[in-house]
Formats: sequence, structure tokens, C-alpha cells
Amino acid sequence: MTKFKRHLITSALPYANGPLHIGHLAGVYVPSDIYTRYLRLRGEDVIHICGSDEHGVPITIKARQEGVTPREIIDRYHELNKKAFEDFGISFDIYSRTSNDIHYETASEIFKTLYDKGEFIEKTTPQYFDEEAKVFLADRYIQGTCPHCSNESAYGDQCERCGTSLNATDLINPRSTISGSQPVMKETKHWYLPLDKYEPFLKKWILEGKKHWKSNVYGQCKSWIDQGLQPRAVSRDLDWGVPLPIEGTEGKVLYVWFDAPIGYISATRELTADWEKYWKDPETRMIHFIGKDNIVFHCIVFPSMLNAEGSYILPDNVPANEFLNLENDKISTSRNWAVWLHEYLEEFPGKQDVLRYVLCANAPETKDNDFTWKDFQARNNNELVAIYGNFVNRAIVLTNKYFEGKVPERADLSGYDREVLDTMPAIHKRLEESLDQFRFREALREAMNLARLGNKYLADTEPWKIWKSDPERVGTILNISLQISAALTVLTEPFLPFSAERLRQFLNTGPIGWERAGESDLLPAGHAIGGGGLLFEKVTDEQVEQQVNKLLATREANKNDGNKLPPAKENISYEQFAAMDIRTGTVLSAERVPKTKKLLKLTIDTGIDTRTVVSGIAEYFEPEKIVGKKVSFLVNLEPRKIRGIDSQGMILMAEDTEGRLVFVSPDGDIENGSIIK
Ligand code: B3M
Ligand code: ZN
Repeated sequence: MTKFKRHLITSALPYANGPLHIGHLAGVYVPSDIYTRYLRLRGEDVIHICGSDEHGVPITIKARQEGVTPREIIDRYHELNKKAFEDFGISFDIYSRTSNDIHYETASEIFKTLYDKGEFIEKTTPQYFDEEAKVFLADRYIQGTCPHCSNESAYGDQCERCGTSLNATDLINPRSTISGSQPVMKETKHWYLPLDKYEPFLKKWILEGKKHWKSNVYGQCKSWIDQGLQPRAVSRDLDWGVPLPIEGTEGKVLYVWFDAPIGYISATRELTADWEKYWKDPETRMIHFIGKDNIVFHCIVFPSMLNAEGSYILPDNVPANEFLNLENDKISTSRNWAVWLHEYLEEFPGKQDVLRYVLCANAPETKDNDFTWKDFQARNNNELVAIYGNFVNRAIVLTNKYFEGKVPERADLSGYDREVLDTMPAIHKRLEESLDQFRFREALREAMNLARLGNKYLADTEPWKIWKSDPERVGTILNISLQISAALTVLTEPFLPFSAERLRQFLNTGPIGWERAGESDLLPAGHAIGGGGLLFEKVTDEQVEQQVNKLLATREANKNDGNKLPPAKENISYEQFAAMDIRTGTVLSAERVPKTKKLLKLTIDTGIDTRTVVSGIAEYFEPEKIVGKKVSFLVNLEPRKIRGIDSQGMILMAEDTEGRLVFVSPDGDIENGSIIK
């Protein structure tokens, strides 16, 4: 085990703006719970911290969409998610929430300490302001036309269609999603964490000191640092969040990613008066469990904050997982493409361990991985039922049948018996090594190897065939089988806590210490076991079909949803239309823009000149196929620099309800430069 006196385990705080799905469990919470349960079994001093992340723009957007307050949204989802974690046996020591007073106090204190130390850069910059709603607009509250693919519903931070990340000022015809009005630029002051200044610290602490981190984590940190870090704003003009603890900053709050990780600290303060032992004593080992999209905040931003504050420990490891897909498609809350935890429990009551098992066995530990209902059924039926459940059930049924439910004496051992008994400590040791390295898939395989060992041992020795001729031998075989069963209650506990408890009841035994799990006298001869039963039941084809059909129906619904044509826009005057100069033109050349998937660079003969333009149509058209194509071209659009290329105008495209794009071309032979009106 480690040299540390105690362990502080944190799990990413889920946003309280929606339910939890299998991706959350696979990415963060099953691994963190396995690891915490393992440490507890080893008698380590460990606390597991989590809670709801209750600030941020997505919560206010959801509230606005539903016409309720952000408070109503966070109360609903805090309770739903807290219950889902409990139902799945994710055994936090506290599940708090960042809307608590203690969090406001803690986050404000840390901000103020950094502010008083002069750590922040203060910058006044122009920001879009909605004069009707009288609020500054966060990026997600600004929509407009994407300069790359003409998507008219692009957001201020990203265009969902061509995926380009944007600045709000890139949008054409920006509009506020709050009032619909055209926003104006207004000066506003914000405070920035000088990540560039922390580069020497981060290079030493991570690039030199954390080479043992998982390659996907270390690699992402290295590329962020190698690219050069920029100062990052830690305040926002919002009315929802932790107010800035500085005089004269009404209407400004802490950026959600500044306050959220501090939620781990405030939750610990809520849990124990000894919180500083966990957060400030170098004899504590802190581990952050997160998904890969949170690596920069947990490995670069939060440690920089704590290091600058000066009194906190830093994470010893951040074993982030990659993403889980569902039936070969990205899990998506907005498309309802997910297996929601609360729905799973309605449809598979009592089968939490089966989902924990499958999500661990297929965990996206080093690369994105896929969850399919077929695989869920196969792993349950072929592994949990046919190996683990079958083995322990046979051992218990035969002991009740032949020995009145009492653990029989063990007589002389055969070579095979000895080999089986010697394998137990070897499995125990390998499982420990895997868990210590956060390799949970591998660890689970080791635990199942013990069940395989027992199942094969019973199948090979066939005690039911020799009961009449050699009952003593049967006693030895069942004694050994019951020792293996007892060891399974320990080794499977981190992964399958519910069935481990049921197996303890079947064996009529209390919790067995981790250090004993490799021993072969866990249940003494004469110990009375219980009646037993089935640990797992088969998942039927009908159940799988029902789940797959549910997803197909969701996909169909999404398609139909897309069929709604957007309503007509606001009227414009003739003058506004006449201000546009649209000409016929011809595509002279086309090539992909390097390092992008969606952009083509085209040269257009507009009849009056030759233009270069960047267009987000690379996913719809092969460059060579559109050379010579007749197009309609807006020649008097303000030029924009896109990926370093001066884009001078725009090709007019038509998008259908399936999201397909087609050119709007003149349907007769006409010279380039002809005016379209
Ligand atoms: N609320 C979860 C996410 O990005 C985010 C984690 C905060 S951990 C401090 O989905
Ligand atoms: Zn776009």
C-alpha cells in the first residue's frame, strides 16, 4: 500500500442541470467508488468527496427554457442525482452542493486570498451587452451566423454545425438569446488567473514530477503547456454564481470553473472539523477522479490556484477516463441518446451490480469505448450467471445437501487441491497491484479469475458423482469451494458491493478483512452457512430488444424533430436587402484547409474579380468535385480571417431539414458577375 497517512478521494461534481447516465458512471463514479471501497477494505483512512456543481450558464439556460428559477433546476437535479448515486452504491462520505453557504464562504476566501496577494491580472475588455435585458451576455447567450458554414444559430463560443470554436465577435449578425435584440459592445472589468506566469511551476510539477500519470492525462497536460498557457478569466458578468468578494463588483460572479473545484474543499469542511488534515497535510494523498474533458481544470487550473494560495496540497494523481459511447454513437443529453440511471433502475430493479460490472469491464480507461445492450446481456449471462453465480450456488447447495449446511472437514489434499489453494494468494496479489495502478478493468478480470478457478475446480472434481463412494473427498472439495466463495465476498466487494453483501448472507459470514482474502481457512469446519440462492439472473433477449427499440425510437424522434423548419425571420426593409450585392460566380479551385475537418478554401470568379473564401462545407463536398460549379456569391460581406486565411464574401447554400447542404446556383447559362436581386 502507499506511504501516505490518509487519502482524499474526489469525484467530479456533476452539473445539477440534468440526470446522470451510464457515461458518468463509467467515466468517473464506478472507478472512484471501486478505489475508495478498496482503500476502506484495507483499513486506510480515506474520505470520498462529491456533490452537485450548481453554478454556470447551462443551469441558467435550462431554467430560462423551462420558465423556472435556477434554484428550482438545481434542487430537482441535486436530489435526483444524489439518489441515483445512493441507489448504485457509489459510497461518498458526503454528497454536498455548491449552492451551500459554506461553499460561498470557502470560494470567496480563496479568491480574496489570491486577490490580496496580487495574483490576478485585472483587464477591462469589450463584451456584448443586451440593452433591453440590461445584462452582459455570456457566450451561450449570443447567437448569430457562423462565418465558416453560415449556420445562423451558432453560439458565441462554438458553432454546433461545423464545430469551430468561436469568439462572440466572430458571429455575423449577433443577437441576444434573452431579448432577441442586437447586442452592443460595452467595457467590463474581469480578473484573470495568470496561467502563463505559472508555467515554470507546472512544467516542474507535472512534466517532470508526474510522469507516472496515465498517458492520456499526462499527454493532454503536456500539449496544453507546450502550446503556451494564457491568462484565464475567473469572473463573469452573471447573476447566478458566487458573488465576487470585492467592493463595487455587483453583477459579477466567480467563473464556475474557479468555484466548482473549491467545492471539494467546502464539502470536506462540511464533512469533518479535521478537514485541514486532508487538504493541508502533505501526508495526505489526494486523487481526483474525472472525465477527460475536465483534465485541464483539475491538472492545470485548480492546482495553479492552490499552489498560488500556498497552504493546500496538490493532487498526487488524476486517473481520468476517456468517454463511453452508446451503441456506437456519442452519448448525448440533448438528443436523449443515453441510458439514464433512474430509468435503468426502473427497468432492471436490483441489477445495479450488473451495470457496475459491465461498465467496469468495458471502462474507457485509455480510449473511448462502447456500451451495447447485446454485450450487457452477454457479460451478465456468460460471466456473472454462468461462472460466478453458478459456482457459489453449487458450493452452497451441495453443502446444504450433503453436510446439513455446515462447512465440512478438509481431509488429505490432492495435487490439484493444493494448486487451487496456492492460486488464491496469487490472484489476490495481482488484483491489489491492478487496483493500486487504477487499472480497474484488469482488476475486475482478476476477481473473476477467482470465480473461474472455483467454477472449474467443481466441474473438474464433480463431487456429486463420488458422494456415495467417497464422502470425505466431497467434504474436502466443498471446503475448498467455500473458502474460495468467502474470498470472493472480499475481492468483489469494491466492484459488486450488493452481491458481495448477499453472498456474505448466503455464507452466513460477516465482513472479512482484505489482508485475509488470499487465505484458505476463511470459513472454519463446522461453520453453519445460510440457504443460498441465485446471485444473478439471466437478461433475456426480450429485455435487450426492448432497450434497443427504445433507443431506435429516440433516434427516429430526433430525426422528426429536425424536420421542423425554422420560422421566418423578422421582416427587413427593401433597403436592407438592396444593400447586399449577390452575384453569379464560378468555383475556380477548391482545397481542404489544413488541420480542419469541415473547412474548404475556394477561389471564385465573381465576374468582377477573383475572390478567396473559406466555407464550412468540407464534410458535404469533395474539393475536386465542385471546381467549375456555378454559385451565388455575396460579394460585399466584410472580409474575415478564418484559420489565417482572408475570407472575402460568402457562397450561398441551402440547408434541408436533414441538415444536408446544396449550392444555390443559377439554373441558366449566364455570365459571372450577373447581379442576383
Ligand atoms: N461540473 C462536470 C462536467 O464538466 C463539472 C465538473 C466539476 S468538478 C469540480 O461535466
Ligand atoms: Zn459553422
